[in-house]
Amino acid sequence: MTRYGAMYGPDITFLGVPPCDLDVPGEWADADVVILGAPFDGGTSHRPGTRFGPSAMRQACYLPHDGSRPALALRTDGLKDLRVYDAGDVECFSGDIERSVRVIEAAVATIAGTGAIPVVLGGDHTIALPDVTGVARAKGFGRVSVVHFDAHADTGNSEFGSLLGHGQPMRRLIESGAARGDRFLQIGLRGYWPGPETLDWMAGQGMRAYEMSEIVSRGLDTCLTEAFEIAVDDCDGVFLSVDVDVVDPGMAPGTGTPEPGGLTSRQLLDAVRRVCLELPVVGVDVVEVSPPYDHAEVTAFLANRVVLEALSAIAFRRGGGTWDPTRPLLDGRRPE
Ligand SMILES: [Mn+2]
Repeated sequence: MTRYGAMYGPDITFLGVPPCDLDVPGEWADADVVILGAPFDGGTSHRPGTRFGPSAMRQACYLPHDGSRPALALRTDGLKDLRVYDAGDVECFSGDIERSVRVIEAAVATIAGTGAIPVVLGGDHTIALPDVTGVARAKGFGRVSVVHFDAHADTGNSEFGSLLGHGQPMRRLIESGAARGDRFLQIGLRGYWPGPETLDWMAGQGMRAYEMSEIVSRGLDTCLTEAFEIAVDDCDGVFLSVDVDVVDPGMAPGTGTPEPGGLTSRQLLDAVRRVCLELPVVGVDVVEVSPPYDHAEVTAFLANRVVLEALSAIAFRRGGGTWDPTRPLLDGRRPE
């Protein structure tokens, strides 16, 4: 795969981190993280447009594109403390879902095979299939737990006669053995899909799904703590998959299948931070950002910060120590 740059729009990297070509391993041999665009929206069941997601997520920021972002809360710089490269976009032809899935999987497996963490910018959620499979090829099938933030379970069997699409990736992952149903944690589900047959199938796989009513009743942190215990039991790594539609459409309107009543953007950022502080994350994707439906780049800005929150927390975890959220940023006392 030759470096494509951004498939839609100018060849920019995520907030100015160095570019790399996956076909030239010497360029990124020291990488801790490789960002990859997967501008595929051919698996969409309703409103498309996520092919423009990677480009939007790379640039949605009011600060200079200087490859540095010091996190106020964690006091790490996810783009500097980690060696982060951007490999550009995988060439995705929207009319050929099988080829797109194949080339994304190969690119992700190439990154994960070196021990670096792939961070994949979608694209619709179809890409979770090649993203998690690519990581599983490196870490072992069934050895990577999945923590999945989404309004939707994405465990459909077929849609419009296709086994591939953005409503089915989690089913395919469990069927292939790439991921274990009983190490699959879904957070933020709500609304009116899927139906009872699919829920029965999910129950049969031992899946744990936190519907919004449970999250509201028990508290997000309680649910996360419980989910994390399941995720780290007999596994070698965790894949974090974030569908931006887990956030309420009022705070993330630029998406294809909006479902009212979701998390706040603050809750998602805190949850992503906790996942990456407390769990051994080996892969990340952020999906379903559809810029044509966005307003004032609200959703793109949020998705950009989801990536930064993950990288800042991964950097903190590598540095060791425990983060105390009650510690003041500045406590009002001058240094001695
Ligand atoms: Mn979704």
